[in-house]
Amino acid sequence: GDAVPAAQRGTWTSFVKSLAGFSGDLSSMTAPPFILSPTSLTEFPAYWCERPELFSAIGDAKNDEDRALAVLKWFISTLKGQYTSRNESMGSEKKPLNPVLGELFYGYWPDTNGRGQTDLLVEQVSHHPPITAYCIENKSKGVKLTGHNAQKTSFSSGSIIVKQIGHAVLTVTPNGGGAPIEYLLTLPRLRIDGIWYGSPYIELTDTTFISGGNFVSTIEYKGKGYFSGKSHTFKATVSPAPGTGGSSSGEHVIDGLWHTSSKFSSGGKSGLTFHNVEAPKEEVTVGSVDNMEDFESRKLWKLVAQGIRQSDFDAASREKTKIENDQRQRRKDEQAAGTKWELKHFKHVDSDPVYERLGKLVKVVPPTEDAYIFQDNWPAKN
Ligand code: 0T9
Repeated sequence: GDAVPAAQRGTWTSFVKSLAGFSGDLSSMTAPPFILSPTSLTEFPAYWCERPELFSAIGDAKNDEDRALAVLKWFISTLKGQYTSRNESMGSEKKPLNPVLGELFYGYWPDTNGRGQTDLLVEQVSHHPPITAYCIENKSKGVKLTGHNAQKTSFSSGSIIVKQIGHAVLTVTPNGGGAPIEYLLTLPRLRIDGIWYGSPYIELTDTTFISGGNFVSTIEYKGKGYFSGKSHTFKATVSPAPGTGGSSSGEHVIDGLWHTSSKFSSGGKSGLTFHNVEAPKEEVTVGSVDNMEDFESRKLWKLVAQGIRQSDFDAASREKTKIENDQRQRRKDEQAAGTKWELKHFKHVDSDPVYERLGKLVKVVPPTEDAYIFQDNWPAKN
C-alpha cells in the first residue's frame, strides 16, 4: 500500500495476514516500525477531558434535564480526540505502547475562567490482558469520572473489530450539596479500516448509553454507507428514564457528526447547535520527566519513545526488551516470594453495583461487570 514505506511492505503484508483469523490481545503483537506510536495507552484517558470547560459545566447544570444534556455534550465532544487524534497528529492510527503492570500517568488541566482545576490519574491495573483504570476529577465543581478499559479484538473482512470492555461512571455532586448523582457510560465498538493500505483509521459502530440522573441517552454510531452516507455520524436520543415520571418535554433527538458538530433535530431546541468541536482542544499538562518516578509512563518509555521518534528502531527495540525483561523478572520474583503486585490507586471488585443499577434501565449486556474502585489517594502536589 501507499502509506507503507517500501522497505517495510513485506513485513506489513505478513503482519496483516497474521491478523486474519486472529482473536484476542492485539497489543502484544509485533508490528512493523512505521506503524508504532511513541505514546503509551495509559495516556489515552486524558482524551476524556481535553475540553475541560465542558467537563466542569456538568457541575453547573441547574436541573436533571440540563445535566443530562451537559453530560452528553461533554461525552460526544470527547470522541474526536479519542478516535481521530492519532490520524491528525501522525497521519494515521498507530499502535500505542503496551503499558506494563503498575504504569502510572498523572496530569491536570489548570483552573482558568473559574472552571476549576481538573486532575487526571491513570494506572495500568493488568498486563495480561491489558486493563487501564483512571480517575478524572474537578473537585471544585464536584465532577468526577472513574473507569477502566480493556479491548477484545477480532478481524473481519479486512477490518479490525474492537469491542471495548469496561465502563465509566461519572459522579456529580451538585454545588449546593445534596446526594451525588451517578451516570453509567458504556463504550462504543470500533472498526479499524484502511489496514491493507497501511493507513488505519477508526469508525465507531453500534450503540452506547449514558444512564443516570433520571435520564437515559442512547447514542447510535454509523459510518460511510449507512444512513447518512457520511463518516462519523451519530444520532442521540435523550429522554427521562423509565419509571422516573419525567414528561416527554424532556426528550431530545440530536443528529450530526461527532468529529465536527451536531444539532437538535426534535424537541423544544430543534435546529439549535448541540455540540461543535472545530475549535482546538487543550492537551493535559504533565510535569517534567526529570521529576517523575520510574513507573510514570513518559519516564518509563522515554528511550523507547525517543527511538521511535528518531526512527532509530534498533534502539527502540533494545530499550523495549529491557523493560520487558525487567517485567518478567518482577513476576518471577513475586512468584518465588509468594507475593502479588499491589495496585497503587485502585481496588478490584468483582461486580459494580452502579453498573448493575443504572445498566438495568438500558438493558446492558452483560448485566454485571467488574470494576476498579479509586482509593481516593491522589499523589501530593509537587
Ligand atoms: C481507550 C481508544 C482505545 C483505548 C484504543 C484498539 C487500540 C487500543 C485501544 C479503545 C480510549 O478511550 C479510546 C482509542 C484507540 C484504540 C486503539 C486503536 C488501535 O489500533 C489499538 C490497537 C491495540 C492496535 O494498535 C492495533 C494494531 C495497529 C496495527 C492498527 C493501527
